[in-house]
Amino acid sequence: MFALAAIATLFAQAGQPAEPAPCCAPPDAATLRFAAFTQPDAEGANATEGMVYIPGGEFSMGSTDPLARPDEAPVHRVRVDGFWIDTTEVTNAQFKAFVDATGYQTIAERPVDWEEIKAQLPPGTPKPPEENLQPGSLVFTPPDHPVDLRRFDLWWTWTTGACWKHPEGPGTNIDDRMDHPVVHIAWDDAVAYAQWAGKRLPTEAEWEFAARGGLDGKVNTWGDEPIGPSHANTWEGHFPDANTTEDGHDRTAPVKSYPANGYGLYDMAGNVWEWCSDKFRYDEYARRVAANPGVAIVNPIGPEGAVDPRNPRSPISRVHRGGSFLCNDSYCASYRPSARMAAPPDSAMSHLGFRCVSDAPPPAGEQSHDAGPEGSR
Ligand SMILES: [Ca+2]
Ligand SMILES: [Ca+2]
Repeated sequence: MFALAAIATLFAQAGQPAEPAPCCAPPDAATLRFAAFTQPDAEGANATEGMVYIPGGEFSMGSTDPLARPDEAPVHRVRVDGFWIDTTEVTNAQFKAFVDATGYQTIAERPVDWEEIKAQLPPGTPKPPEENLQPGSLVFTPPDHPVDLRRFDLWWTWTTGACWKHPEGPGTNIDDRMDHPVVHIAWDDAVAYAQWAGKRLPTEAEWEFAARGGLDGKVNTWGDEPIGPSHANTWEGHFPDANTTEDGHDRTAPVKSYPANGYGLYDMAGNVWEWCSDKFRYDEYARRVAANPGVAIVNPIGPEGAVDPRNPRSPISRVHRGGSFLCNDSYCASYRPSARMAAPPDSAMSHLGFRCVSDAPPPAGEQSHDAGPEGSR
């Protein structure tokens, strides 16, 4: 289970400088696979309420902007077929409807079997205290003073009882956050919701195409203008100890609090990270270009196996996109549409959620600019 693996990693690394963390998300140490919970499509495969149709097309995927990381290069041409996409991140209200209908229990709510995960951790990893074997998740807990930015364990705290219903742990709730994005969602949880809703997770290419909102080759979802507090819910001030909350929110914000992009999509920059369907390889773009020189890549679905230096023991590390309320240029400018991050599929954190896409037929009068089959989605 991610949560235990993550806390075991924190225990293993506490007191010793870690490699520079690439972003505000901690690396994981192991992967346990949980079978995705599936229910018959409760809402039907063609439900498109709260979604917009993206006709598809060709765009430049990736970035070599000064804020970009190496895994965003090389920039290459990609074509995606048309698809529907949720206009917002999945909210607490939407996720509650799923749980109410199915009784689904998220990974963060499930107990931990130490023996089961021990074999997947680095040899000699100490067994965490018993309280850390109880259901829980990692919660962002800002220090009150500047800290070494390599020490992600200084702002992530294993919190027994933390889950989507209790975002900061016991004593906290979502009563006044039903229109906020759901958090503490593992990839497996997101897939379970999508299957129930008759939808699926976007591919990484679909997500980036949608996030760009028709602004091909721009740094941000709104263009090349540097980020400001009116653009998105990120972190202002000094990370991780002093958030000025100039954008109005220190953690999640209600969806639609900031302007939509050119496709009418909200929070494609910041608020919470969003899971995609692809496995992650840091060198995936270079591999694509080498295998398909001079031509656009059609409907890429990601590599067969993951290669994630941040999670070296996770063979199925999955992509998430868009950054979160923790993004700050001093540390993690992942609110940019090309920025990539990944985690094992059983990872859940207090800034990680998702949105869905659908392959329902285009609206009347619209045509998908389909390019061809290539990778099926
Ligand atoms: Ca903020
Ligand atoms: Ca987002």
